[in-house]
Amino acid sequence: MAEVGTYHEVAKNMDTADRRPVKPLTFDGPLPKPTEDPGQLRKDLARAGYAIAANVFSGQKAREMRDFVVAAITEEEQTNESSVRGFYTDNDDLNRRLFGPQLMNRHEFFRDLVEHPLPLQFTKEMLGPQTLNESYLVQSYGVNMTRPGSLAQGIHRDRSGAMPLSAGVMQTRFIWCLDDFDEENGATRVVPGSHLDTEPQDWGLHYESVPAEAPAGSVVIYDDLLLHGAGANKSKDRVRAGAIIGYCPPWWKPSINFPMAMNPAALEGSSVRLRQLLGYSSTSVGFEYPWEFAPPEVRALIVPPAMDW
Ligand SMILES: O=C(O)CCC(=O)C(=O)O
Ligand SMILES: [Fe+2]
Repeated sequence: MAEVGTYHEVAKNMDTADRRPVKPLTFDGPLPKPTEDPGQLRKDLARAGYAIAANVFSGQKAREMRDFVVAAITEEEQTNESSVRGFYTDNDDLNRRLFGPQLMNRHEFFRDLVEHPLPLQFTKEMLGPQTLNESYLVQSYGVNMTRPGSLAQGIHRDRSGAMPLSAGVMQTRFIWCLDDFDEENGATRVVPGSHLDTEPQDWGLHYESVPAEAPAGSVVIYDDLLLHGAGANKSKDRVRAGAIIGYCPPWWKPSINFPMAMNPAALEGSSVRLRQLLGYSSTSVGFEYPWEFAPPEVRALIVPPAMDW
């Protein structure tokens, strides 16, 4: 993984004076388009490393949730400002972020996304079976809202640089588009075919990329082998919000400690599946050490590790 300093050094010059050598696109064939056909999604993932599932939720729901996110960000800005701005890989102070617990504690829509059949089915297929059928976990979860003028994010993989590419897919990723994603407002840029690269990503290169354009209500599917990054928002007045959820195998440490970050009341009556995904269990069947010091309302949410789905 690059030093943060190097990352920001490269990123701040990206739109204006990027003189890094260009790594041209070598991808052959048509780019994935939004589709409702699961077979086509699988083909696009295999060929291009990403796919766009169309009409997973309605455009109206997307707008409603985008407005909800904007309001939640404004609320957090008043009390907890550092939690929504200046994220590690943002290159300016225009982007805004909300983390999974900030979303799931507020609205059931953001809890429902986690256990939606689309990501669960693709995660099963892409990560494969686990030793004793333990449930996968949510590795990371956040909304990224690019705002007019915000710069592109450096092209990267959602994966530790310490993990060789030859280890294969370690995380599935799903971007729930709460706005139309287009080139102008900063649609996620992707390097099609880069999931098959054998070389680690290099901050010294400018990767040619294309925007993954997707209407609100779509879900962009990829994995941690694909090179990608949020695009620059060149629009005058259009924010672009996407809720991004990553899933990993049970033995991988999630970036958010959900049982400590969630409001237990928000999970009252929730499914076993959702709690498994959020890590309310041991990671391995046969190693269920009790959570002796957890507050009683958290202990009441504990579930067994063997996958309920
Ligand atoms: O918001 C986006 O388009 C992508 C963000 C992203 O790649 C990330 O935060 O890792
Ligand atoms: Fe990313």
